[in-house]
Amino acid sequence: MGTGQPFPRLSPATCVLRPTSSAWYIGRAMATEVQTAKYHGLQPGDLVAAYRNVYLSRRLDDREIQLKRQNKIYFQISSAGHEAVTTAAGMVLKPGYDWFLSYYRDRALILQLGVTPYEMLLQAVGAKEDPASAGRQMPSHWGHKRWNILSKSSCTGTQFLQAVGVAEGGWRKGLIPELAPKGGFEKDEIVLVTSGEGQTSEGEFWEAVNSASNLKMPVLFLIEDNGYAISVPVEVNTAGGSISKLVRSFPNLFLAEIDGCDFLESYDALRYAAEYCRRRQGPAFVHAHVIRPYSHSLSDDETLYRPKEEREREAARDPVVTMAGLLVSEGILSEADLTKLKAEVDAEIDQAVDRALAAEPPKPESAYEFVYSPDVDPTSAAFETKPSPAPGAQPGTMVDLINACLRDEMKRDPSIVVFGEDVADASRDEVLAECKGKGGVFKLTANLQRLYGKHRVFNSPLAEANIIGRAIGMAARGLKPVVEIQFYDYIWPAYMQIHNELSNLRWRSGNAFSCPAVVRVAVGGYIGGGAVYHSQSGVVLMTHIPGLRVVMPSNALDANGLLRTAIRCEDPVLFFEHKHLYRQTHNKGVYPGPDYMVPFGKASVVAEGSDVTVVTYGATVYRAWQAARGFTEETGKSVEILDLRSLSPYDWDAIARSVKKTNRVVVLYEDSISWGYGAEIAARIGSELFSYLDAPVERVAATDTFVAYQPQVEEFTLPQVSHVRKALDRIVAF
Ligand SMILES: Cc1ncc(C[n+]2csc(CCOP(=O)(O)OP(=O)(O)O)c2C)c(N)n1
Ligand SMILES: [Mg+2]
Repeated sequence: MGTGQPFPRLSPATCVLRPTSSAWYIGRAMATEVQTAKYHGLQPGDLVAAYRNVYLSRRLDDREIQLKRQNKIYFQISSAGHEAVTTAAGMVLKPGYDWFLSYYRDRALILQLGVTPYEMLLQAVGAKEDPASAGRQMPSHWGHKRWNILSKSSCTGTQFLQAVGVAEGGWRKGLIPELAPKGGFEKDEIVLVTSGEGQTSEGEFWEAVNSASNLKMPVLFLIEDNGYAISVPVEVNTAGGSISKLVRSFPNLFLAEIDGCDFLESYDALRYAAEYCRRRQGPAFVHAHVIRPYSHSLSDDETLYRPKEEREREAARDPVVTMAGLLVSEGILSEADLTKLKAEVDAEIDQAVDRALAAEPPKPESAYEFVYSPDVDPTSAAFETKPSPAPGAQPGTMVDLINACLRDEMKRDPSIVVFGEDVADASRDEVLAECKGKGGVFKLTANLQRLYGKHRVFNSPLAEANIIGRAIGMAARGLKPVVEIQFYDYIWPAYMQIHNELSNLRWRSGNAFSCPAVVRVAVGGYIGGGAVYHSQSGVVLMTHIPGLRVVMPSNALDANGLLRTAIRCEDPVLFFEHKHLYRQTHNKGVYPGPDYMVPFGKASVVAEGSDVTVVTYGATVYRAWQAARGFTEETGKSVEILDLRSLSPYDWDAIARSVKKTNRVVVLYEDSISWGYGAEIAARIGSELFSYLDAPVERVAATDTFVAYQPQVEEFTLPQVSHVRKALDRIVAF
């Protein structure tokens, strides 16, 4: 059905199944069964329907382009040239049964799955009723709850790991005995993830193919290779210019390289690929060569970097033309039938445009909706319970009480899965008969695998984006991932997933999807030898992100109660655990029972006082307390210390109440002083409580440097008791 323009293929065969894998045999068996059937078993009516979908997709793009030029919509990116293979994918996969993580050039796929032109245009005009995003995302950023199309962001490549997580969500539900009977997954469901060839250069692509192959996840990777990533040609992005050549050695991976402009060839290969995934033989990879007849988007002009001759050559493969040609040459449709079909499609689009242009826009203040769960409020009294310690129980460390919380919560809720680097007791679980088990580099997850099994507690590859990306996919499927990032210093490969995905899935999908995962992170300095890469504490990089809840306990009891709140709430939570506080004696607590919760956004008053307030959190709480003790002994003045506990949201009321009482305030934080967490608190006190202040707001924080290995230099860098004391002296003398 295409003109077969030359492009590098894996072999002359249409669909190459690696002979070493069992896919070869599935492919062969199916081939003898169905390949004799004309059109791979499709009826003429199916071909007409496929063509109609391709044409509809193209005309919708053309209409959007017109609307953009008329300034009636605000952005346009087309799917032109990709319609044949994506229509085929939509026919092979099952909407509302399989799952879809689909990028912006998939209009034809999304139409085929059941989303209507009107619904698509609602996104283009930014309407309140836009089912993909409630007017929040650009057009062609697909998402639809009913059809299992998970909201896609604009970030190239973030979909791959999420797709593995989505597949894993269904798979693990089936393996957890308490969850399996409840359903929420299909035994042979598969996950389709699509992308352009350019995005396969993102590291996360390789992480995803690695994990999907390793875990044999039913993920169908469809790479729509149009030869360009905006203006960058494929050979610049991909070594050797062919992504399918590069992925060939992944185990368990079905592989096909096809002409994605050829509908029948695409349908055939995708059928095999899907069947391979349904039979749980592993992931599949379909490398489809397509064309891009329009520029990258309406903001791009491809004539700046593509010669005319190349564009003309491509035009000969345009599926809108070649599919119509085939229908006529096969005698399925006459020219008159074609004209009629096109007129019907155009009329359908006209109607949809008229309706969409009349659709109501969202109210401006709706921007605040769905930043967090509208149903469960972790700052509410429902999350405030009293500890019920057993009589005579001995105090435990922060490590003990966090571990106890994980243990209790995993018992209560079988949907909780724990993973990360080194968190399992032992990946090869047979060794546990002889060995004690690791359970985390700081032992926070010790014995959880022993208690709950390797399907609920497991090691990830050494790849932080992998942990968060997969957690997002699993959380979107209704599991509750409580993952560990071993050191905050190494969270940065996952920052894209945290900042642009974890935080805003709910908001950007207009509350259709959410991913309430808990990310536990070991953070902070005062280690004595932790140096640059085991001491970081720039939590402001997380508190700055709307949609995330961010907490940092200073003692064992709060850690237990806040972690339980984190797990039971419906928002994504960054749970900071200060390494230096893990095993101190001053912050021990008695196990408070399996239902103890501390609400978010409620500070604790560590010491009451009337002369000066210290606002702080984490490891500096104890330092504030030490400084205050000496200060009070020597001056007779008292210090009120607020431990914020929860950094986003934070307890402004408690701060205001205290500052109004003491009229003097020190903001103490371990972050670098400039642009650090306390800078916001100090600024707000300065602007909202100015008339109550008898002295300038003091900030005590770390230097604007890195933390050194040599302890004397580390000590200089981080805020110490002596620094707090000097600030207290200064401020009361003002
Ligand atoms: C992480 C990230 N980097 C850059 C961009 C800007 N950008 C959007 S699409 C694109 C090119 C993608 O090319 P390809 O994957 O080949 O898909 P195609 O548009 O060709 O279908 C770029 C660079 C982005 N959206 N996200
Ligand atoms: Mg491309």
